[in-house]
Amino acid sequence: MRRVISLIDMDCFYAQVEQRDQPSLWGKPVIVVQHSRQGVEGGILAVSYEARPFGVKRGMTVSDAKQKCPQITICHVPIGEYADKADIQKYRDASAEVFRVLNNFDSSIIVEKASVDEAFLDLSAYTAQKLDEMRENGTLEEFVETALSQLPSTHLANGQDFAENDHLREQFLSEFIQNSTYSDENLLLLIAACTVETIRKRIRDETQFYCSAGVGNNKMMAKLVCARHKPRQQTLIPWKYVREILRLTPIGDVRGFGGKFGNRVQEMLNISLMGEILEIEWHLLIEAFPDQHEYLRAVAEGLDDEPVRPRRESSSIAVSKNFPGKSAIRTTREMRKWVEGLVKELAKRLVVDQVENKRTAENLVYSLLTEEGKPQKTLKIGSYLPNSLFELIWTAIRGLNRSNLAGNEDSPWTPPVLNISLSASRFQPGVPIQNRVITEWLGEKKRKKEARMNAVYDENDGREDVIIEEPPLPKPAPPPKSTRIVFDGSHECIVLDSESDEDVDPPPPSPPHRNPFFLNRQPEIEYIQVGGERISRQAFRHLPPDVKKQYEHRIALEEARLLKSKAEAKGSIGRKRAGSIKSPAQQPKKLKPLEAFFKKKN
Ligand code: DCP
Ligand code: CA
Ligand code: CA
Repeated sequence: MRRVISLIDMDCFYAQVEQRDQPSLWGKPVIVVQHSRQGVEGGILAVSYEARPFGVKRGMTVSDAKQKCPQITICHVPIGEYADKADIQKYRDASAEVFRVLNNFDSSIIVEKASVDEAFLDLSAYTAQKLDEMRENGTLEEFVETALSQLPSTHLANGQDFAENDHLREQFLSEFIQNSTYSDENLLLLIAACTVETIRKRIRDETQFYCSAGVGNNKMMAKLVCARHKPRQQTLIPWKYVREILRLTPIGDVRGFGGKFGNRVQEMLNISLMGEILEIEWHLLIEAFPDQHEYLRAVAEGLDDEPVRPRRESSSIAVSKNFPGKSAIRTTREMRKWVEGLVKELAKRLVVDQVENKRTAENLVYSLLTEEGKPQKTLKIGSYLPNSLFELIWTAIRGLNRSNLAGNEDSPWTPPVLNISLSASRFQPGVPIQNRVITEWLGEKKRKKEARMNAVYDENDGREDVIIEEPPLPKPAPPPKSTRIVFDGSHECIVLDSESDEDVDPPPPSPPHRNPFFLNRQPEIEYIQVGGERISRQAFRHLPPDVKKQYEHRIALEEARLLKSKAEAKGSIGRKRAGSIKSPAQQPKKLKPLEAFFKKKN
């Protein structure tokens, strides 16, 4: 049985992210532009569909775009906080929202993240199960009869589907639906098309973003036909029409043929359409592509057995910065500044990744590009703390400065450095004890479920700035199952128990307009602590709002108790007020389930 695969691709993705940020931009021509460097305007990365009829395209200069469409709104990719680099975090976050919808739709659908705005879905098991169910409960006939109404934005790729004519669209679809009664393979595709309409609607409802999709029997065809009707539409390619579609498909449009290889195929065979490969004599094809002739024929026939892989997070997290020409780094001071900036950026992304993916990088590879070579080395990461990471790297690269005067901050750096790259890799599952605080919060019980949800997250997915600070003193012993305040000599620290998250009522919502953790009054709480581990105030502030909420209530209680005990020590608080504060035993213990962590941000 052929598989049932879909490719979902967001429409003008970065542009939609900007339109959602500034709703007045919906329906208007918008471009998203790479940040400018040294006064030179960056290139266009995304173009809203409203700008496309004016001829505005990606890669064009901003001034050309303005000329073509004077009323266009230009949005800039923000610049990074620590290094002078584009910060695409907001698009990554938006992407993560979309992937949460995809991941939560149904556990029998395999989701593979193909890029920031694109996912392959394997719907084979899901559709087979739906078909069985409909047969069992006698609803198949009704489904077929009403299928057309469930496909408001679906086109049938049959080679004649280019005229944007809704009457024709419906006619082609109706014919397909009628005939599918006799073919399980088509019924499965039909169920998939209806399901993908529902998934797209859910993405729209939960994120406000529009997307398009392709549905077919493999990745190649799903991807190919996704681009056929865009935006806000989807295209179904039944096996029967695959040859016909490929016959007229430019070679460069097929997945894997857009680059050098595709160009070589066209040049060597002197052809431009996919279908033409099938017209070339075997021996000529073998001669031109001795290792790839079988693959080429298979593609031309529409065959592709590449599985949809539940892709986990990417295998490395890297930061890098170029210093071309005159901007090359020439002093120790500059070198130090840039390494520090990049380390902070890297540390930030590593911690976010650690929280999201429960994994920790072992290796850090640095490389410095100079005119004399590219020294690089693998170092063992001992900690994600920015200071430790910086020391690790600085100790290793300091010696690469060949200046005779090397030694102090003001000394020159030779040879000048043209690029610094830092890449963390070799991820191991788990989180070391000193960083476990956040993951503990999520609860062991929900971890497995979350592993599936994480399946398509990559390092792109994350939240800003979760920085765990080094505790100022050795760790105290893990607390008992209660909430209490510890005093480590320099900081007051709220201690929350992390092991009590089962089978008890959820905490009541925290009082409105009250965020006691950040109240500007004494005592100043510097850390909160879970299971013997601490998280700084700063890190707490950056936790997702719904996770934070779970703690604010308990922190409020603790803070009140602390205030009370201090006041009592001074003899200034009455019994009546003290009575309103619950004892630890009365406090609700359950933490909100893990799903809350992944819920769409409000
Ligand atoms: N992108 C980028 N640099 C590129 C290509 C893309 O930064 N060279 C970013 C901006 C895009 C996003 O990735 O919005 C997704 O890329 P797509 O190729 O899917 O293009 P769009 O989503 O912008 O438009 P379309 O509706 O045609 O898919
Ligand atoms: Ca896209
Ligand atoms: Ca894309």
